[in-house]
Amino acid sequence: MLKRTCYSDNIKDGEEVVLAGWVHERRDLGGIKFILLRDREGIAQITAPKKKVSEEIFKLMDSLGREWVITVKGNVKSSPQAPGGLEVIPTEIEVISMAEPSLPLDPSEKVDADIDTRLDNRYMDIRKPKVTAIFKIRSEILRAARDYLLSQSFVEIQTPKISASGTEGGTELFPLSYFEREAFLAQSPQLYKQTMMATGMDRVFEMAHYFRAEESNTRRHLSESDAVDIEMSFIENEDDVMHILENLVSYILKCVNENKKKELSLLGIEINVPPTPFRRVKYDEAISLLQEAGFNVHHGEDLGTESEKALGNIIKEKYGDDLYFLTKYPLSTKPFYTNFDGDVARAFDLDYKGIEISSGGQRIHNVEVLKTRIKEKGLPVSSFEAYLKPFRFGMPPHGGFGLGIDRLIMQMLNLENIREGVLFPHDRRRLEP
Ligand code: AMO
Repeated sequence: MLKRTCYSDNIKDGEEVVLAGWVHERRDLGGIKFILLRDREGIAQITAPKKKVSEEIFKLMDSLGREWVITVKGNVKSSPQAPGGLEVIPTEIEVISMAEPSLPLDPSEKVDADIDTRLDNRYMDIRKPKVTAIFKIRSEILRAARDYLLSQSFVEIQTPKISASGTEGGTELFPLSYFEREAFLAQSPQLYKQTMMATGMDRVFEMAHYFRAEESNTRRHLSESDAVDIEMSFIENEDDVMHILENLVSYILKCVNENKKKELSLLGIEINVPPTPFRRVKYDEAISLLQEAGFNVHHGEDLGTESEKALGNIIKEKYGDDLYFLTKYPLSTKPFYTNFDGDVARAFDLDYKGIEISSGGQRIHNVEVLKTRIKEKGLPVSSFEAYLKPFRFGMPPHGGFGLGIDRLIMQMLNLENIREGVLFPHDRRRLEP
């Protein structure tokens, strides 16, 4: 096999190159034949004028089918009509792999496909340059997140994904049989990352994977999702945690803007990097704003999808903000580990264009208070013994957050459905691919 020398976006006039990729399109004008060769970085035009290429190559150009994998050796020439102003005159073409003629979807995006067809044939859907762009941006989001947290003295950790108990409330658990016992797929690293605060590691983060048995099929919930989770010690209150989160999100947006210009322009997206600190909207104010706008919401309830979305529009209109914190939630709406003042939780959500992308807060570090809260939530204290023990032997005040990566990319790129930003999304209906 010919060895690739460069990607299609890196060819220069006068060079001899070897490109490797898929046959995106073919055109035949009689005396001249064209192939658009697509690789990860773009599309190059392969031009075969009858007079300038061998008879063998001229013939071969006819037999290539759409989505065949080929390598092409040739000479780069400037050509104002070609994409990028350059074309390659082939001297050698190798067929590496053929494709059946009836394609399950059209990677050249001339024919639209619904989301189910796209996901059923995800390997081919991702060949579309716009879809590839989403996953290059996703990679940059994770790179930037890691970069920022390491710069703030966080240590990267990994915690078990098989867990003895739930963390985020009793429902939404995937049970599994674990030898003689029952176990669950981890809903989040919550209990482990808190345990890490008793080890003296002080500031930790995990590129986490959440498993949640979400009953309903919504455009923003998956059974498996990714998040950046952090936990940090010696905080005064939840504001110390919010400070890290707003700077992290702002840094991610800035990096994507600077380092993924080609992909953003392909997707037609402009990212607005908001100034920090982000706006803080108290839960009470959010409820009043929604009631004034005619929504039937009541104090004490968590915000539903519709009211969250409406609040996003109200805040955008009133203050011009895409990203804002919701603070001072009623304690009853938050998990057992959340610290509190009276009946107000020391917890927050971060919303982006009307969808929650992160939640977090200060945790309870007093073991007796923690036991009381577990009981008040109707959970069995006995299942939390391993979690509670470290709290008895020196636990500093601490807090953290989970930032949903799938939700972040969905809102950043204005994707209709969370599934578009996930390679192989799994939900109640979909387990394959
Ligand atoms: P929470 O349950 O709010 O908090 O999750 C944190 C963030 O993770 C994302 N997320 C999801 N994304 C897609 N599909 C899902 N099913 C799903 N579930 C959650 C959301 C959400 O804001 N332990 C706490 C975090 C903490 O306090 O540190 C937790 O898991 O973007």
